[in-house]
Amino acid sequence: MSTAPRYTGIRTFANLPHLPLSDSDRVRPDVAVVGIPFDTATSWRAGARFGPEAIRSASALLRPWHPVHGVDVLASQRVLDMGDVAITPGNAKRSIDQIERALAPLRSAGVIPLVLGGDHTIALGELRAQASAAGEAVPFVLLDAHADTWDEYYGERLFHGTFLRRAVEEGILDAEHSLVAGLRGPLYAASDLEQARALGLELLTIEQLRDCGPSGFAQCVCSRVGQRPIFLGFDIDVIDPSAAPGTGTPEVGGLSSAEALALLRALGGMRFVGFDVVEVSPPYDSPGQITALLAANIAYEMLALAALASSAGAP
Ligand SMILES: [Mn+2]
Repeated sequence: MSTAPRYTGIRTFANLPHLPLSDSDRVRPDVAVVGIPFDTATSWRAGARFGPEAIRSASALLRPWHPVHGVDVLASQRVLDMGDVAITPGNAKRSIDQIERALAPLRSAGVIPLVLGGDHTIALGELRAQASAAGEAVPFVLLDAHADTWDEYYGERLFHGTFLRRAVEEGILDAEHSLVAGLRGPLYAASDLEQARALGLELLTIEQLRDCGPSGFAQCVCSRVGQRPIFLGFDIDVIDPSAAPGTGTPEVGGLSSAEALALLRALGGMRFVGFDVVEVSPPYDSPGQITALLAANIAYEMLALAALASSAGAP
């Protein structure tokens, strides 16, 4: 039992101990929760700079025992909240460099980063860190309403709707073993998705995802990535705006919170090298902060996946 209510104390993710990123050379947890409060590469609503803060606040309610997986998410592995990456508002290029420099040493030391965003542009820095530690392009499994494979936005090549194309171009994302699921909403043209497929990505629309269900999704992921360890991304806009209104580019007809939990739980037993939850924009959240609450629980499901992998003896 705890000695004080969970709403006491200084907010870290799930009341975890805090260790600054600057100390990462001497302490190496299994999983490091890291905030990346960057949001100036959004195309519609900004505000995700306050995502990490809101997710941490909502996460105070989380309890350590995961009854579905039957695992103590916090005691079965060493998890620390390592604070936020120092980013540069208004400068996506420099921020992506800062993210790579902050995360690459963690990854090289075998630490699994669990990133709280931040707009989706930050994933380019995460993928660079993953690829530099792995020495090769990494498989990426992404739940997102958008493929994020546009080429540019009013001439800007680094923004939250282009990061996936940039990652393929840079050779840091293994498109042949990657999957984006949950796609929906109006597009600029039919070519939007054709161009994403032309990069080598497998795409699942929200209708296909619903048709195959959690076990079908897990089979899809398995056959796509094989035995390779996975970087798992979660854009909160894959959730319906009724359950997650606080996000940068909402699309109606998305997943319910229960559907999202079931999809993530179906990946239990697979190996992971990184996780993120992005695009939580607290200024657009509803009273009660339901988007941040759901994001905190998505991050908790990711911690549970890491715990399952480590208890199975995966490296
Ligand atoms: Mn996205």
